[in-house]
Amino acid sequence: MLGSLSALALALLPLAYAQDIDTNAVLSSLKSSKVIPDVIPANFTPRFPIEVVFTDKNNSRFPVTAGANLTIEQTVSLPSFAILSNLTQIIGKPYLMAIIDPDAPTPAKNNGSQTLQFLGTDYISNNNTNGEFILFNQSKDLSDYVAPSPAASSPPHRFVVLCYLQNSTGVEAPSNFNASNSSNFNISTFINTVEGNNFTLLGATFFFVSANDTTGSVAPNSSDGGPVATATSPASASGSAGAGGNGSGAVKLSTAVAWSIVAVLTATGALLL
Ligand SMILES: *[C@@H]1O[C@H](CO)[C@@H](O)[C@H](O)[C@H]1NC(C)=O
Ligand SMILES: *[C@@H]1O[C@H](CO)[C@@H](O)[C@H](O)[C@H]1NC(C)=O
Ligand SMILES: *[C@@H]1O[C@H](CO)[C@@H](O)[C@H](O)[C@H]1NC(C)=O
Ligand SMILES: *[C@@H]1O[C@H](CO)[C@@H](O)[C@H](O)[C@H]1NC(C)=O
Ligand SMILES: *[C@@H]1O[C@H](CO)[C@@H](O)[C@H](O)[C@H]1NC(C)=O
Ligand SMILES: *[C@@H]1O[C@H](CO)[C@@H](O)[C@H](O)[C@H]1NC(C)=O
Ligand SMILES: *[C@@H]1O[C@H](CO)[C@@H](O)[C@H](O)[C@H]1NC(C)=O
Ligand SMILES: *[C@@H]1O[C@H](CO)[C@@H](O)[C@H](O)[C@H]1NC(C)=O
Ligand SMILES: *[C@@H]1O[C@H](CO)[C@@H](O)[C@H](O)[C@H]1NC(C)=O
Ligand SMILES: *[C@@H]1O[C@H](CO)[C@@H](O)[C@H](O)[C@H]1NC(C)=O
Ligand SMILES: *[C@@H]1O[C@H](CO)[C@@H](O)[C@H](O)[C@H]1NC(C)=O
Ligand SMILES: CC(=O)N[C@H]1CO[C@H](CO)[C@@H](O)[C@@H]1O
Repeated sequence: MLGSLSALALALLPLAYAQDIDTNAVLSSLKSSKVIPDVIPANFTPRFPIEVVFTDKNNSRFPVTAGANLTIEQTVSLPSFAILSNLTQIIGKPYLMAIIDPDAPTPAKNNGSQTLQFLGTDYISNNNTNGEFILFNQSKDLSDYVAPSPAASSPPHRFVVLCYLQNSTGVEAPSNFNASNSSNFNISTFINTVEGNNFTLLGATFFFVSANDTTGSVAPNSSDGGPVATATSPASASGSAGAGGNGSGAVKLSTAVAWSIVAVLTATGALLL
């Protein structure tokens, strides 16, 4: 079924750049890279793809597909976040967004991990455009974005983006939370020690950053407009950049594709909010 969905996506959309639309492909990428279980519990099932788009100093936009390579320059600023779905249950719900590095200072010797790169709460979308819910923070972020900066002597680090549904707005960090101390963080422990709120992990993705990689695997997209949901096949989503989609030609997730994603989610009973 997911195979026919991506075939449909391919048939309908001129390809702009890779964007994850297949939660099964994301899941297998999370597993093969060991993000599951290093960061995410083994029983995790993504309920929807999350869209993470970085904008560099030149205003070029770099959408993350699971396992993409990004550079230090591409990731200097906090990315935008969106949920790809058209389910009305998502509207107005608050989400906690986190980015963590389980590979600090190096993947083989990660005694500084997890490193907290970003923690923001009350990310809400009240509107969507053809299945793309752009998330806006309604509260002050719990910790500022710390841009990836793996040492030149280190192999690539994984950076994991997590999207948790909150059961209500307003997240009070535990008293021992120190936003200035990004080392030796543990997102699971954090989630479990917040009082008065509870969290359900619904979406996740990850990317690699290496100090020695100055090009990455993602082709830049044009800088117009807000985050743009585009689709491509899972095959190229896990590979390198989209189909030569440099600059113009970004395409909104079409209504038909949005509906087919809804159909898949509904058919699998995957979204039980
Ligand atoms: C911005 O573009 C210039 C010229 O193409 C390039 O040299 C520079 O590396 C780019 N900077 C970033 C942050 O991509
Ligand atoms: C990790 O261990 C090294 C020594 O092996 C030490 O220099 C470094 O400070 C440790 N880092 C953290 C964050 O504990
Ligand atoms: C969606 O809502 C946000 C924040 O409320 C707003 O900035 C944005 O323009 C809205 N987008 C659309 C397409 O209405
Ligand atoms: C949302 O995050 C941005 C960037 O971190 C911050 O400047 C802004 O104050 C936050 N919004 C609110 C409502 O706190
Ligand atoms: C990255 O480049 C530096 C300097 O050229 C080199 O010392 C280091 O071994 C390289 N790291 C990796 C992981 O290739
Ligand atoms: C928070 O962490 C920073 C960096 O490790 C440290 O300098 C500071 O003393 C810590 N603050 C508290 C209250 O522990
Ligand atoms: C940061 O916080 C963690 C978890 O509370 C703690 O293990 C670690 O020692 C702290 N690091 C610093 C530098 O304070
Ligand atoms: C984080 O804490 C959980 C339990 O809350 C534990 O299972 C996991 O091993 C910890 N991860 C790290 C990297 O310490
Ligand atoms: C959210 O979950 C927490 C922890 O389970 C609970 O204390 C709180 O009452 C819940 N809030 C709402 C609005 O249901
Ligand atoms: C989380 O919050 C929801 C909604 O308030 C509630 O139904 C559920 O029991 C809570 N779960 C836990 C583990 O506290
Ligand atoms: C990312 O870079 C690694 C080398 O660090 C390479 O093996 C891998 O194929 C690259 N991934 C993509 C999607 O290009
Ligand atoms: C497929 C579908 O229902 N798409 C809708 C998603 O939501 C936007 C905004 O509410 C509508 O314009 C689309 O028609």
